[in-house]
Amino acid sequence: MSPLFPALTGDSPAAADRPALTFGERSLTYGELAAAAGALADRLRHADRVAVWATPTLETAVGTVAALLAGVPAVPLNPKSGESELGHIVKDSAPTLVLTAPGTELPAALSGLGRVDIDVDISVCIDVTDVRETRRADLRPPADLGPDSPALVVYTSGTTGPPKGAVIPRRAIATTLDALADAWQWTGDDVLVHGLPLFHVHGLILGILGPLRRGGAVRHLGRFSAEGVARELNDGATMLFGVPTMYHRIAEALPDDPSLAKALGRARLLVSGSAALPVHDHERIAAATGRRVIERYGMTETLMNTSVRADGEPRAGTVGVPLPGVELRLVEEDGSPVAAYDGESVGEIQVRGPNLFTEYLNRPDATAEAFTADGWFRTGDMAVRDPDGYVRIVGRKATDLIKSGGYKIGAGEIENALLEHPGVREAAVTGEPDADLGERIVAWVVPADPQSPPAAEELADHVAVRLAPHKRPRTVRYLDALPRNDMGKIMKRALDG
Ligand code: MCA
Ligand code: AMP
Repeated sequence: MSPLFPALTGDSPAAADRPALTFGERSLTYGELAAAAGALADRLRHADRVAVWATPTLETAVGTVAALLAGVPAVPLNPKSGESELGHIVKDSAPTLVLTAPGTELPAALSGLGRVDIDVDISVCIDVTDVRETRRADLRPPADLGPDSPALVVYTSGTTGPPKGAVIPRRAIATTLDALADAWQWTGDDVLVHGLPLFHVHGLILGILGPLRRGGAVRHLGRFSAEGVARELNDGATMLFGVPTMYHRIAEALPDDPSLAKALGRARLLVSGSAALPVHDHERIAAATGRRVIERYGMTETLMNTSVRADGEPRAGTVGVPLPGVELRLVEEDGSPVAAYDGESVGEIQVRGPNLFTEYLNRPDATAEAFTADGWFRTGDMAVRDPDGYVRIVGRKATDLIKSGGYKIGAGEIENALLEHPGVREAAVTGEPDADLGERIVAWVVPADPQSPPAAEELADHVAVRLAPHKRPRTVRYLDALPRNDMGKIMKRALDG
């Protein structure tokens, strides 16, 4: 298969001194990235699978690129994962090495792995054009890699149980990024800015690998802020990627910050994804900046499915049209296709195409359940289509999946964590609308001792330490008993704040 990063392997003209990656004060040109990632790739070639301690740093980007150059599947780890989540992911994915920035203190769950410190300061800058012939072989992945070879294993929550590892093949990364380039007219001249985490598809694949595949640049903010976005857009960045919470925070800041409005007005493309961007935020941003945010729709398992095109109509509340190569249909409960694209008939979105993952690691049962007999992936997202093909997402099949700040969180994993607290007898978790986070995690708790229920903060910490801080309940409500039906099943719809 052709290389994932032509600008790095000398397969397309990219000057070695062009900027590739910037994180705060630290940057790498294409030549420096080729040297650092090439040297690291040489050390990884015999590994079966590697973990990457995915802090928002240059090291994470270099480590991931090196693994891809070496053809070794990489598992990005959330550096804020709690003990039980991290323990599960490490056991399930069984990496032999962990790649990390020098000086990082790693948790005990990783102590059994070989540690590789990522050196981004290789002093030799490789001129990818001049030394094309000599370096090319070193930077090219092994010849036996095929399009279906695994590139990344990204963990994603389900309704119940611990997160599943979605195995993402090389062809999915290549085709999704090329389809986005077509939809967004994304080129090597673009400079992307974002502050997304690097252990999910959005921040890592779209936000780091995307610019590198185009031969363009990315500037990562380390941590999202509206000021950081304004600074970079004023300093030549052309595109912004964010989750709706980030655009909401921008919309909130706009009335008091004319320079932010001016900066956004300069952007070529503002893109939102990972959850629905409320129409109110769309309109506030458009009114203040003259720019319309466009939405794209994707999933860990499918990478990107649809987008509003840069040359299309940016209709608020829609996620646009299927990307090139993606087949998309809406189906009824019984699996039959929805009769009409009339903007009203609701069905589940199913997709098929080269953008799809291959399997959930070690979970043939879950993999089989996720696909129809003829290879359509069941997304669980409910949508309607306008007569001209635009897709509008209207909800989700499972009420036990919560999208908070753009993170997908399963109610079941939080309930299990809460039940491990000695002060909790019963627990149910729901999502409630939240202007900032989209949905906020609410825990409904029956205390073991009604006289002294555990404090909300204690329960939030308990979940944060076991799973991850973004999975902690933001609200805790105490009940004498959970509402149950005749079968004893908790009736979540009766839990209403
Ligand atoms: C708070 N913190 C705690 C606790 N409480 N830490 C430990 N224990 C506690 N009890 C810490 C947090 O770790 C965090 O630290 C800080 O306090 C604030 O936490 P939080 O309130 O959760 O964060 P936030 O500021 O509200 O974050 C908003 C955010 C974030 C920046 C928008 O939600 C975010 O980055 N979302 C992006 C999600 C994403 O990329 N999803 C893509 C997956 P610190 O401040 O140090 O961080 S979806 C996907 O990939 C598909 C394919 C798609 O379509 O895109
Ligand atoms: P994840 O499993 O974390 O990759 O999240 C994927 C889910 O995020 C999808 O199944 C959708 O429910 C949701 N999602 C992603 N992009 C959008 C969008 N633009 N609008 C609405 N929901 C979205």
